[in-house]
Amino acid sequence: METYLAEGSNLAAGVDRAFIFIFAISFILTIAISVLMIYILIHFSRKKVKNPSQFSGNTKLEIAWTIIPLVIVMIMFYFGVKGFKPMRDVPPGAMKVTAIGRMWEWSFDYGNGKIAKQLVVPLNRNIRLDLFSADVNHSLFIPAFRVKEDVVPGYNNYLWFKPISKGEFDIFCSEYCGLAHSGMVTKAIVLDSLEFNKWLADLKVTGNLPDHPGLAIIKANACITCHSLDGAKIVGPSFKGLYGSKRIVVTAEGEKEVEANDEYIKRSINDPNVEVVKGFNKGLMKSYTGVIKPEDIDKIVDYFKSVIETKK
Ligand SMILES: [Cu+2]
Repeated sequence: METYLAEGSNLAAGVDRAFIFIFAISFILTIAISVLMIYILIHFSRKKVKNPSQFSGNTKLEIAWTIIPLVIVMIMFYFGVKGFKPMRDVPPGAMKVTAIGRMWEWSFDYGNGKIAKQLVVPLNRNIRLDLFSADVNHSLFIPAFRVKEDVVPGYNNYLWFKPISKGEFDIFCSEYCGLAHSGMVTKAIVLDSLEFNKWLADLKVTGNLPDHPGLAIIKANACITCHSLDGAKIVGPSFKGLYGSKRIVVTAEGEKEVEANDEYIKRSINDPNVEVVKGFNKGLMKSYTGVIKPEDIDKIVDYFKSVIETKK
């Protein structure tokens, strides 16, 4: 809890000032109105006032209840603008990081193919995050920094902040984006600048590496339209964790358990309807014999093996 309340960035004080002011006014009004209401209910009840008098119009009162709220909301507006304006003005020379939202994870691109799953930033440096969505609407929310901006496909949104305390702070997605939305969390980690430079230098280049040749063939044949890479169930079984896994298949003779080895994968590409994984429909996939060359099928098998090996 403390990490949310921590003043993690230069923008926190301005946001808190506006929030606390609006909260305090709301709190005072709630109490005052409730007390007045209860007082009137008791004091002017039928038991106490037998013959109520009728009156209308009170210029002084009407001016007062127009002017006072106007002043209050103008002060709210002032604190709101004072807190919000600096959030949209990025200081020149800010360090640029691209934040990418996709169902259901965040990643942070530091350029030159260096992509991290956590937002690591140097202390006391202005950071500009360009917000990019690979699929649906998301929203990047870092409570400790008091920043939250929508991440919308096709729209170049941004935010910036200067982290002013070291530590780890939660990052959330605050725009409902589907099944695993609540799991779309990561951390912002603030290091001092020497630690940060070392971290960035050690960060492996992953972003612009070409796909494994097998994966390139899988993509070129649009296999992933029906078979997900991330475990999601689409039309056919997911490719995640495929190689070496055990599965129940339905054949003309009944059900049996098979291991997803080289032979199984080749059979599934060439004769997809002979053994259909239980829970999926027969007849939705055609044979790829003659569509994908045998040597390319070998590369696909290599790819499935390589994914399992890197996980070990
Ligand atoms: Cu999301």
